[in-house]
Amino acid sequence: MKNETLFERAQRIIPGGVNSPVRAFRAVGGAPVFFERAAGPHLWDAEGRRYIDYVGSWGPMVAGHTHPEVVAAVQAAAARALSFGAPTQGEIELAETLCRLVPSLEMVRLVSSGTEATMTAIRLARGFTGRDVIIKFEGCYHGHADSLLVKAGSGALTFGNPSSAGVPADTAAHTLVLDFNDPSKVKKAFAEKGNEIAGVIVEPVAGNMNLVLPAAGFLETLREECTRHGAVLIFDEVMTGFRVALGGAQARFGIRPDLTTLGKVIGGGLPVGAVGGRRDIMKKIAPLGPVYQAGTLSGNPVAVAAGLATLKLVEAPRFHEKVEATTRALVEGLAKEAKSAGAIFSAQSIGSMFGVYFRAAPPRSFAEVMQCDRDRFNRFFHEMLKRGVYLAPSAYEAGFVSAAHGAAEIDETLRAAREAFSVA
Ligand code: KE4
Repeated sequence: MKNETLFERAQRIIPGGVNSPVRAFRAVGGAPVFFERAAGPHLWDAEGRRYIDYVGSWGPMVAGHTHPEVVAAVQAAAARALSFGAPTQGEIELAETLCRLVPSLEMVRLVSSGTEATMTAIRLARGFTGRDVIIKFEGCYHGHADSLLVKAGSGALTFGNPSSAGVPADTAAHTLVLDFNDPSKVKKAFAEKGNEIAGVIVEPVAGNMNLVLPAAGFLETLREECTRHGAVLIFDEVMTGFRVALGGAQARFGIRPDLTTLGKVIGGGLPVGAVGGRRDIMKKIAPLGPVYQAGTLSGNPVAVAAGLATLKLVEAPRFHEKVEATTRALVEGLAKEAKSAGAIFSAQSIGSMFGVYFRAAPPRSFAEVMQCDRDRFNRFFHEMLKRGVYLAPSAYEAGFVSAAHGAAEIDETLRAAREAFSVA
């Protein structure tokens, strides 16, 4: 009952009762769960019910919730200062850590969200090249900057239309939306408009249309075409960074982007984003160069402390190997339970990210994602929720496992799934 009363109260004063749309459960139906406490792999809601968490705050909690070393670092930083609005040593240490761990980073600017990071990367690509056109891919989400709230135009290579009210048509007109994993469309776009294209932004592993892996050759084509035409290749690793590998998707797939955007894990749950990459491009940012960018709380000392403590944990020997093995055990177990229940289902994982699909095989494109049985997922979601397992409240989101998840949590999840598959 308390969740419902909190939701009614929230809706009176906050649009939709939430501060970010996906939290409202509109995709899956029902009232959202209001949480009060978290520890390791677990969440507790306002009614004291415990859940195994596979959202992890949409990615940041890769070391598990309220890790003692992260909490201690935050407490110590907060006791010294909450914010200066002036440079601190911690920001240098975080920038140095990111440049050490992410292969293509030569310089980095800290911001306070993934949206700020991608908005800055787009402006940088345009400022560096003097061109206006940006290519993105249908199903990829890069935050809510105007240029990125764009859906595909009517024809394959016609410029985009706004996907949100409030985005001017002539802003969207500079964005070309292509099909993820379709190299032929990318080559055609560059052949026709190469000298107008400022940059390409891509989730190197898509996690915002559910999990979709890059097809062989797709990322390589983006790299080749951007190099050939002098366009900036932007890997949006806000979600994949420190999730698909220590160095992100760029390390796992061996592709060197010109700019990378980061977020989520690098703040350990507190607001940190980052944009970084080639020094010659990054030197265009104010106050060094003509591309303006700023932020009152950029590099906030408390958030930076949480990020540094989290990255220290992530760098521990075998961290990724262990969490990847746990994630693989989860998806293999789910597929086995689905098969026993005769459900048309598939699942896959990469690093500590996973996707579950009510479709016979994992989708390889946005069109194939749309073939998944969303209603079946929604029933499954609620059956799992009833059994204390918190999946992402949308069929179009990836799931996340943390280093705090162990065999006990996987076994409990699979027991819940066995029942959920039979009734959902
Ligand atoms: P934020 O502005 O929400 O920190 O980051 C935007 C963003 C940018 N790039 C990628 C690849 C992202 O996944 C995101 C944000 N991801 C969503 C999850 N689908 C955040 C959840 C939400 O919107 O509430």
